[in-house]
Amino acid sequence: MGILEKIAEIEKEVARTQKNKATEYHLGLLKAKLAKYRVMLLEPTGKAGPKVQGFEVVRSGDARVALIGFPSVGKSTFLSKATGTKSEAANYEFTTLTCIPGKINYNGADIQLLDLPGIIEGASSGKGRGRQVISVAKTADLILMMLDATKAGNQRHLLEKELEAVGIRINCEKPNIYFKVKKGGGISFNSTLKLTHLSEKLVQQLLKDYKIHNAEVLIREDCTVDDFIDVVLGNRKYIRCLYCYNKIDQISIEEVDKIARQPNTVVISCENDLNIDYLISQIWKYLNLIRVYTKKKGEFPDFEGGLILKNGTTVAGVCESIHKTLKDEFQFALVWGTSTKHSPQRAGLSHKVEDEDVIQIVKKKG
Ligand SMILES: Nc1nc2c(ncn2[C@@H]2O[C@H](COP(=O)(O)OP(=O)(O)OP(=O)(O)O)[C@@H](O)[C@H]2O)c(=O)[nH]1
Ligand SMILES: [Mg+2]
Repeated sequence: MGILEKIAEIEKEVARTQKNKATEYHLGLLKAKLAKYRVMLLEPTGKAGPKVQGFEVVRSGDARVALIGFPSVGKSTFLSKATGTKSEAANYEFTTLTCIPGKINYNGADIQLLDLPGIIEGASSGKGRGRQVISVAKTADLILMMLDATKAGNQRHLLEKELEAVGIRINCEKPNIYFKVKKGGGISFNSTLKLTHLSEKLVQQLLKDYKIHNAEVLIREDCTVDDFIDVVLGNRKYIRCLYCYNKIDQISIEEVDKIARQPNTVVISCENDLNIDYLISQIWKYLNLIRVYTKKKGEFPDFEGGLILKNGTTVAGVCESIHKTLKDEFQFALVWGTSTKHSPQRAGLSHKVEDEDVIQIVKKKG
């Protein structure tokens, strides 16, 4: 029996099994098996495994956004509009056959936008170019899920399922679980709160299934079996996703209003140039980037340049992004802006900088 058949069989069993307290344990084990096979499917390690021909595009700029969606929803039209890079658009499905990069300049940041072929249900298990497309999505800092506002049905959910199948977790945080494989000592299990989905016995069993006999487990939130498996497998990517409904020129204002109220959602029309700028500002927001400025002693800050950094970056990170060895010469920093109580304020390497801060690095003498 091939892996795909095995997966189908377990999925059937999961669907057949009633979800209740008595079956939770059994379901947990089935899910662990499923996850194991899916990994085998996605990451063939042996030489015999099918080689997936990717269409990797060199990463460039400060962040990467991947356009994911069904065919003909307007991904290429949007890329052309937002970046000025031409990507062929047409009124038939699967117009785009490869990965086409464009660049958005916003707030001083270069954002790489990737136009990709449309995907269909079953993409994650190898239908069409789905696998390749989804593996590009995995490298993105943000997934821009493009949807067709004129199409009914839960397109979003179908696509989410495809992304999930390859280990992408959207709009959620990594579960608060400490997990470390050890050389010996068996399984040490602890939790800081009462667990309603997991038990020590189930964790032992799950780990045995993955042939892990020595490990330290500390659970700090009431997580599900799936959360736990995610952490054990460790190859999950937690990526933010912005849902974008295009073609609102084709639907009524009431319908637009209803869609726009959903969380993490923006509505646009490429055809009528509606809301495109707002979408780009939301992309920036969802990327969670900040811009800080550096200044030399006695000079004005360099408001033209500016460094684009991840939100949460420390002064150490600022140093690293300026020069490899700057951190070694670092004495202290002077920081002006919202991250300080008064300006300027002396700050050490661990100080977190904020958007629009100005930073002067003072080096050690000698
Ligand atoms: N009415 C309307 N049509 C649009 C809009 N945006 C794009 N289209 C049309 O939708 C069709 C598909 O657009 P594409 O940009 O090729 O779609 P795609 O998602 O890149 O499609 P694939 O490459 O096949 O996956 C084209 O005929 C576009 O002109 C819009 O805002 N409103
Ligand atoms: Mg296209």
